[in-house]
Amino acid sequence: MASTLEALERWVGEVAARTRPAKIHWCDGSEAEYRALVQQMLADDTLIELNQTTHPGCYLHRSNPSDVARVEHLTLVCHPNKEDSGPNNHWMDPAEAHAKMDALFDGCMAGRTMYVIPYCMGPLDSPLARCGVEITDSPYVVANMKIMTRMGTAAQARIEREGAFVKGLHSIGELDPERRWIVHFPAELSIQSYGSGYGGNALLGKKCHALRIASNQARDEGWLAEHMLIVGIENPAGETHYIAAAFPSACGKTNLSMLIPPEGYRRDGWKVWTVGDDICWMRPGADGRLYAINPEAGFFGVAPGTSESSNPNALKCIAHDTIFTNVAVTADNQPWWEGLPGTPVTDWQGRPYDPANGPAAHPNSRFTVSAKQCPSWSEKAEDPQGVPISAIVFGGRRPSLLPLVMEARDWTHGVLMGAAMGSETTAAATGAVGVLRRDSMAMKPFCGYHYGDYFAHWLSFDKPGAKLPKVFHVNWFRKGADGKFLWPGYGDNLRVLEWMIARVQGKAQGTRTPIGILPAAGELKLDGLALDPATLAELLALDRAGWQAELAAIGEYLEGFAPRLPAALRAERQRVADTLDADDAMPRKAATA
Ligand code: GTP
Ligand code: SPV
Ligand code: MN
Repeated sequence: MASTLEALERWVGEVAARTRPAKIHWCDGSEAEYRALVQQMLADDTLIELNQTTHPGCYLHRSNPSDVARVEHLTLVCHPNKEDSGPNNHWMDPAEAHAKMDALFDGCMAGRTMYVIPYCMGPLDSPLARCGVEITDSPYVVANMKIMTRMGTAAQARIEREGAFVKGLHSIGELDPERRWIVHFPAELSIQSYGSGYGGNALLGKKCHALRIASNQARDEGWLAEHMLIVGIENPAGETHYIAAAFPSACGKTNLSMLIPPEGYRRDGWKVWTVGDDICWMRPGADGRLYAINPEAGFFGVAPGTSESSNPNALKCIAHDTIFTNVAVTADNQPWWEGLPGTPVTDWQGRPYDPANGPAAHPNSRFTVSAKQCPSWSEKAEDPQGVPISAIVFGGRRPSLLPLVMEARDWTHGVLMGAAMGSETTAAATGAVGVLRRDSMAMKPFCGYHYGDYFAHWLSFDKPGAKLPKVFHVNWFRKGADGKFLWPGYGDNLRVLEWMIARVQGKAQGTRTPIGILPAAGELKLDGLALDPATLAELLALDRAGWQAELAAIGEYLEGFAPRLPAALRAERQRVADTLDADDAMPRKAATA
């Protein structure tokens, strides 16, 4: 049998024969290689040097203005059988997709260097980690992959040992939106991406591999690949509970994963440890609990809104050795975005800043930085066995109806809460912003197979011997009549996490309601917070008619996945709807201060 190295070399040879690069470079992942790439990109203006006194090792990349976010309408999941991709994905026959992509890749790297990037998603010695190889003609992608993954010689050694790897082929092509496709072939463990150099479209280890392809492997092998942050909450007794939370793109994962406890909590000895900010792979351990790793090694975080008051940890991370994409710059060449003090002089497109052109930084401008630079980085993030998960949290941007927090009564109810998730759209993907859409488990753009099968896979974890986490739903984004957020959010979200942990430990009673368990009066610690009782009541109020309409909408949405919608999920929605209809005594106000 041919060795893995031979298989890898053969594939690289085939790709080179099609794309016809001037040169081939096998990445070793060294610092010297990174520095050389940066020098080359500075020379050809792919990177712009930022103020090296205030921001040593920091550079700015301006992407093509037509290439600033994920393109969901151009992203395909090509299972051999169309049904397997589900209504949640765009599909094309794999043979047709291959023909289309082969034509695009034909000769596309002429005159360019082709980089071969072996990478590992997860700690190099973790049984939960998986490897891939990305071939790209973009040095910007190589530099980002160096920060975001364990990339180079060590990953290649694991691939040679292990045999299997995901094949990713990427070219920026002409950066023409008319010639742009992000295509997945789950049955072949391969990804082909053409015509974009941006984030999730181009850094193939991230959404393409670690979610769309990995979700398929996870289903076959009994684990979960999720769009979740992982955070450790250490209480004053020194016990740490790990929480995994799924929020849609640009809905607060990075922020929650790095939160700074409110002052009183800090004084009492609470600490927060960041394990991951975007992707979580988890599977049952020998003790029946779910154990999670962060497959990434860095953060590709949203820049706008990141400030000393919202996310000081992120701000400290990105003070040095960071690649910024599509931010603005100040007169003294510091990176700038909306939410920072100071004034921009040049906008994200390199034009003199003019408010008439919109925000100075693109709303989806981002920073790429090694996780090791995060002050709250957890040493457990390198643990090959992962961290045990005490609670799973779902949430989205819901200006009304959804309470600040509610707990599912059991796993099946929790899966319903995840499946029913909705959120207003953001700038992380092209298209309209601020439109409510269902985004089950925050995986609408990332689940690599039929959502009906995915819900069934989630339900399947509830089996004898399983010690499953409790499931919660949160909403940091409730707005009052004045259009302002009712809940302060950010660091104060720890108050809600503390209640969850109290529930996990059996230390809080909660109030049972038809939609879930809410904090009982006095259970949410609000000391030091200027939140008036009426606002708290509104955040935890249950609008019965509103929920009846919501459950009808959820039912309609779920039936879109029939005939693969699990009967147990349909029945669970019906149970909640019936309880709601029957419960005349339902409290209007679940809790007051
Ligand atoms: P992706 O990287 O796209 O997957 O996003 P993410 O979920 O990591 O989002 P991130 O944490 O970067 O948050 C993006 C936006 O949400 C920023 O504008 C934040 O200011 C805002 N945000 C985060 N947490 C809160 C919160 O608790 N309350 C409010 N009101 N806004 C928040
Ligand atoms: C997201 O959009 O959810 C991101 C950024 O985390 S990207 O890598 O572009 O997918
Ligand atoms: Mn994301």
